[in-house]
Amino acid sequence: MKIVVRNMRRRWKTAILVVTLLFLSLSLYQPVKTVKGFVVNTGLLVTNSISMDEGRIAIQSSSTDLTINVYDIASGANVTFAVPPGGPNGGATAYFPVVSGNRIVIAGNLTISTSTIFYCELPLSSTLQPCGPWEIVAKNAPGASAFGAWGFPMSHGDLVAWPIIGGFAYWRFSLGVTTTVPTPGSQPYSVSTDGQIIAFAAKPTSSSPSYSLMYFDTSDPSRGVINTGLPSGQYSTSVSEKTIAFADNSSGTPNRLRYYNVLTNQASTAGTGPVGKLAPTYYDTPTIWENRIVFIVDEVSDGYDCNGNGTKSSSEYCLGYWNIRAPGYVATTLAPSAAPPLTLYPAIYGNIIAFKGSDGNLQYVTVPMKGDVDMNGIVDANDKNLVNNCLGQVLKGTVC
Ligand SMILES: [Ca+2]
Ligand SMILES: [Ca+2]
Repeated sequence: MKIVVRNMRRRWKTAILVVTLLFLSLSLYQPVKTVKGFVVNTGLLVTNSISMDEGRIAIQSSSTDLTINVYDIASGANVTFAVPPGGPNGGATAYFPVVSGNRIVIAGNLTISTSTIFYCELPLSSTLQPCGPWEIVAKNAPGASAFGAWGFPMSHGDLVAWPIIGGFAYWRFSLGVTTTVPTPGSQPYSVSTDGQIIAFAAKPTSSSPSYSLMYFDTSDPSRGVINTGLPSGQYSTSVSEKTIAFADNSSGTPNRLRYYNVLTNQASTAGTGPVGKLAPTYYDTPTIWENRIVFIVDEVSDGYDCNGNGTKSSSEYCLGYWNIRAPGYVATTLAPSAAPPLTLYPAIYGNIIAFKGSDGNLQYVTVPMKGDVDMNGIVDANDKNLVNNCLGQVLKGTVC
């Protein structure tokens, strides 16, 4: 009897050993899994904009655009609330909610020619609560026609910034005061702010052949509008932590991304950034968060049928990603085969990228794509080696 038990134990031990060795050999020498990122589909319909800050995403998601949704990444919860009341024709019309911290900023009471800019505060609570009440930032702001052409108000930190005729305006939450700044040359487009710098594209003179990347430092207004002299696309400006992403307009088509750092007064080399769809509207604007830029790239430029419908189309789009300060062993861009399809400019905060997917829903993905450190769409031993290089070091996102 004892011998039989021993034999059975041996057989079990042998079986476990064989399974373990088989698993090890597979995990060591075979690609474990192909990932196109582990995309999370929130099921929330997105209409015309996506804004993200501190793990929360703001969208308008009703067909009539009368409500705003705020989605919380950590909890997966979302809250719906109405846009500012008191709009024309007895209803409310408001576009482009922007989330910054616990505030939502929106251009409300929109008519063709005027709007009122509002903000509300999401209550500080362990569960998401509706935002409110709506408070006024500025009355008699531009209307749907002008904002539609120049870009809608943006907000970060203490600032709300928006284009006005022949310049831009900014408002401080801390002071409740609006400041207007004229731009020489031309109308500014694609006004963006990181809470201190206001970046935009404008022509130095009305006859200038190209728009230039310009900025204004609200911490030192005496410097006035600063023209970097860098040829920029009209709709492409995004700023984070004093680094401005913009469309490189010095090397013709296709559009390439470029960035400029305000502190060092240095730009990336012209003509060397990734190709992206950075024109012709602000719906194509890239988004920067610290060292990461996300953007739209069409399937033909990307060389990949990322929506998997069997054709590479110049009007079907993939996610583009550029880590501008990655060390040599971390992929700086997303391999086309790993890029999910999208239908509107993406947003980024931390290591989360939010976008409007092929089904029109708000989706998000984590970068690098859940173990796919070199972002080539396959999790394998190469990724493991990259991770091993970081052992014992402090991780900062994809960087160690
Ligand atoms: Ca396709
Ligand atoms: Ca990989």
